[in-house]
Amino acid sequence: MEEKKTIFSGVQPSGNITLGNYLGAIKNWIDLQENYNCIYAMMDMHAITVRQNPQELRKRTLDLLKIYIACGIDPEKSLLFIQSQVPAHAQLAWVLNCFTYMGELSRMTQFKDKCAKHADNINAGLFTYPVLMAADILLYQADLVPVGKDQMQHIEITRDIAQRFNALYSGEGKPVFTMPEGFLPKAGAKVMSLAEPTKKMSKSDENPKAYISILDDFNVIANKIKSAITDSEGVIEYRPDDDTKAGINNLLTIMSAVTGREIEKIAEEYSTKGYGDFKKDVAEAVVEEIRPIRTRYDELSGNKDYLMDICKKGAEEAGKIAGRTLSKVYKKVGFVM
Ligand code: ATP
Ligand code: LTN
Repeated sequence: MEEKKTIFSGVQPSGNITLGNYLGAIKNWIDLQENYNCIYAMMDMHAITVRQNPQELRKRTLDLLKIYIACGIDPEKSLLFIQSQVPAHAQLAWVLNCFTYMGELSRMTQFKDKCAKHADNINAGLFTYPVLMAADILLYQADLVPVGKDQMQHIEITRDIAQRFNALYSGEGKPVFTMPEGFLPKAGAKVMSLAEPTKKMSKSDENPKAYISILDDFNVIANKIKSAITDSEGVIEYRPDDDTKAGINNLLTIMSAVTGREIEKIAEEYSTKGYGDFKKDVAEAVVEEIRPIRTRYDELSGNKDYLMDICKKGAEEAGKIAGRTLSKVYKKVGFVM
């Protein structure tokens, strides 16, 4: 029988998980569990590239695990772990730092955005962030990496680093690293801010009206959608290349991602209706999608031992897999073993 392919992905515990994180990434991870070897981590080492409150970071990391499970990631089927509990991530990241150029890191859009946002703390970790992400992916020899569109540039640089390392060290044998590919969801690869629909929805936005947290109260979610910025044209039409329609395009995308229906069909159905009615229905659809997640999330609260146990077992298992790749790399570069 052919061996199952490997999937790797993760989210940073840097804030409340948004509808963007869910539709762009986590929702897409669920079905993959059936046919792939899935590994999903909580990326706490990436999160400290911007200042975090230690108590909050600790809490958010376990809350993120609860969210993964509540969304439908089954700890019996997928390997779940906390990034900082597997030292190989930091170890491989160091080696890969020596195979990554300043020039390529300087071109990263996320780095430029974060520099503008955190001008008082442009640290080296923020700059080498994609190298740590490359280490995450390459350690597990992942074939596919399901992420939102904003992360595709980081997948590209991961491929460039892997290719460079493979070309130098693989020789005639099997490549040291499997070449990973990004994997985008059909709808929801880039959910936009509700307050500024030409910007992506981000969990670290200082305006809470810009994003929907999947832990927001249902009436808060409905109100945020009702007050989402649209336009004054009053026509429900999907025009992805027209920025003046960014708000409506975004709501249509969200509706499509939560219902699984095609955007054009939804637009047609609402073509004679007003924005108010449409927003009400989008809010309802979003709440219905989130409701079962919330029930499961609440059930998991107070179950800290269960969660800690998953992390412990996960880190052990992940450590074994990662350790094999790290040993190969250490040998290749000439470290005494
Ligand atoms: P931060 O604001 O702290 O940078 P973020 O909200 O961008 O965080 P990440 O932890 O960086 O979230 O991303 C986790 C996953 O969610 C990634 O796969 C990313 O591509 C995806 N994602 C983030 N924002 C969106 C969005 N607005 N639409 C679709 N996918 C998204
Ligand atoms: N950078 C990602 C989070 C992340 C990740 C990864 C995603 C860190 N390492 C490895 C996929 C694979 C982000 O979403 N901001």
